[in-house]
Amino acid sequence: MSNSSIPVIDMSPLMTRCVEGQGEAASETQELVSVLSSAVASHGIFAIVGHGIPQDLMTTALEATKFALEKGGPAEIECWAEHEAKARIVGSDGGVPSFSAAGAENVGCFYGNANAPKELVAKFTVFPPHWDSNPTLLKANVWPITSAGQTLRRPLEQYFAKVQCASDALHRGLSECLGRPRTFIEESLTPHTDGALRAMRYQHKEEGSEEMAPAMAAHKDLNTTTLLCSDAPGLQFQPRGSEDWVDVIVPAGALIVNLGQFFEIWTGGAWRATPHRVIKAGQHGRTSLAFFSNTGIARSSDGSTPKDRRIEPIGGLSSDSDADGETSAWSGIQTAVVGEARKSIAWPAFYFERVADLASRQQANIEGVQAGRGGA
Ligand SMILES: O=C(O)CCC(=O)C(=O)O
Repeated sequence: MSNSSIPVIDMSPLMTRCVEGQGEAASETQELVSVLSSAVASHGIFAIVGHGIPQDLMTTALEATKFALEKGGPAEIECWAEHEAKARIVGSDGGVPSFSAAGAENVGCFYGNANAPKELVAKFTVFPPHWDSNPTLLKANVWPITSAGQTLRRPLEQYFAKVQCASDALHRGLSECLGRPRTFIEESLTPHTDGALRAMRYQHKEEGSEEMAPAMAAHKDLNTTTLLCSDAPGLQFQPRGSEDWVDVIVPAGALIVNLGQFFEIWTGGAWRATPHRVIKAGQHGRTSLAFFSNTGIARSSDGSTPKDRRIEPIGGLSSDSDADGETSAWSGIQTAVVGEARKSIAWPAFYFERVADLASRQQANIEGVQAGRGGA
């Protein structure tokens, strides 16, 4: 399609398991796997259509997010951050909060830039809705008990169900691209097959503001895939082997897919996680829904540690055989220790390690601000 800066792939042959009574057509699926293989081995970012999420649900979920998280909107007026802090005293695992106010998180700071500019993005994280009715789990969603909270809840829960299904289908296709059986990703990560959804509202640029700093700093995601839907442009990616930033342009209704670092590990760097960032939102702000596959990590209320799965290179694909035939040394994925990289990780132990590291950087950043040293 011409109105796109990245490949656009029709997922419908893989979505049939989500539609009762339909089987997959082998020839169409083969063709899809071949198109997908080219997309993942080049820049690691592509768009999907035929993903099974109705356009009106995408629009409603985006609008509900914009309304709830807008500057001066219900989340601020109803003090969702305080509500969240109180709810977390009981039954919290100390991990990612449900609500995070604009400026509270700073991706630039997380990734080592102590003076990274403030990121004015309010975020509401939805954990797998089935956690809420499971008393054996430590964590449940903290939905504000206000009309705005409930107005946000319904479309985000509906969107979660659909996007989890699209993510599962995509994983079946990507397993085949890796030269493995269709269940490879699911079986490699079970029981950590749920994702987490972050609904985000980027504040609009103040009139006269010339600031060029990104609204969200450059980073790679620590998971399999991230499925993104937004109401305005702003996302940029760095093509393989380039320092340039390219605007992501996709047709209406398409979801953007970023490959995460698990694929770097599985392929020894032959596929790479997409470096991406978000530039400052224009006068109307920006809303996005980011579904991070495999990061909804359930923790049991008995305090036991979640079972670890090892993510490690699989044979057959390596950095010596990337898409362009180029040899690129892959040093592994970075850890909390500067200069240290790992070529395999235990999941979710590595996730908890990173969350703890990010929390301590965030704290240091807050203390820096309080001491008048700048930062977020
Ligand atoms: O809002 C977007 O489009 C991207 C969000 C993102 O990269 C993230 O939350 O990690």
